[in-house]
Amino acid sequence: MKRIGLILLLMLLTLCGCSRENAAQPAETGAWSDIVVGFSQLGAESSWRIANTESIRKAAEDYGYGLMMDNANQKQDRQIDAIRSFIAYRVDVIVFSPIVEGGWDHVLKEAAKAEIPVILVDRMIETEDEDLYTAYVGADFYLEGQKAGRYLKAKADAMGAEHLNIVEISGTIDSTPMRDRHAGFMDAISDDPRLTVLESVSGDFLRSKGAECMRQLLNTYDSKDIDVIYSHNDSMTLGIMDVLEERGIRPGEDIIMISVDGEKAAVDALREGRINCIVQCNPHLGEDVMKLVRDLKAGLSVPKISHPFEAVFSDLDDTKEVEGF
Ligand code: GYE
Repeated sequence: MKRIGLILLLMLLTLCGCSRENAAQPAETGAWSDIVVGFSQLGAESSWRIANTESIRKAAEDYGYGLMMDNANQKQDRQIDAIRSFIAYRVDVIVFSPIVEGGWDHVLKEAAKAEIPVILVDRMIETEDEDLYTAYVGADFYLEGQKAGRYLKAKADAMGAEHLNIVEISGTIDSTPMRDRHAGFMDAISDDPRLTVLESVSGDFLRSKGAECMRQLLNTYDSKDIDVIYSHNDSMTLGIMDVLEERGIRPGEDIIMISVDGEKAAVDALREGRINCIVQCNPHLGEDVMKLVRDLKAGLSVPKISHPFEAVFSDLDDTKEVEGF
């Protein structure tokens, strides 16, 4: 019965523009699974996001779960609509990556009423009721910010620097990685009088906006007054580097470049000395998410918060073995 429902669902989804990603048959066992996961991805703004989407798609396929996936194109309203349609289709588990932290309680109460468990992936929400989500799988962004700050102190020591001026290019305003990468960084450097943040601007995690921010900063400051750029993701860092190099400023030499993520192009730039430090952020969260789905459906209790392992790659260490995604 549920299978007939699934076929109808697939037809409906095709009509409404959502996509049902696989036919619920795991490659290795050939066994059918009735479990359907509804996944609302927030967008496709960076290589991190694209790797993350692929990781979730692949893990659902490996587990033999049907996947209804919707890409919200950076719009919270569209994520809310997607979650509502997952509820209407009575998926088994809702997974979503919240673009910003606030504004979810209403729709999550609807999911709770329909008794559909919700797993947050990648980003966190701000809520008055922590029971509105069953589990969270994603990075410890505060720790990532701290790692960036600790690297900078070590780098200042290694250079014998007396004073360093920093500009911060942050991610999407009010998103968890933006808030916590900022807070962790500020806390880590707050006891170091050598380090001053001149300005913090948002580049929305986009390469184009990272470049735009850099152009504007260079209208305000003489490039010689900027010693460090702390950028919240590699996509923005690569855009920033384009602008610097166009103006004959050498990223990694004239300005210390600190980035977050670990995509291939950034790792190459790290090896070339054009980026000084990358705080790794792991996009491969699919396996952990699908394990939670399996355990939830088996009636097992699951951990509320899971963080993946993440490293720091920098010019203070050997980067030969580092692999980007
Ligand atoms: O660092 C960035 C992406 O939420 C961890 O979002 C994610 C961030 C990631 O756009 O590249």
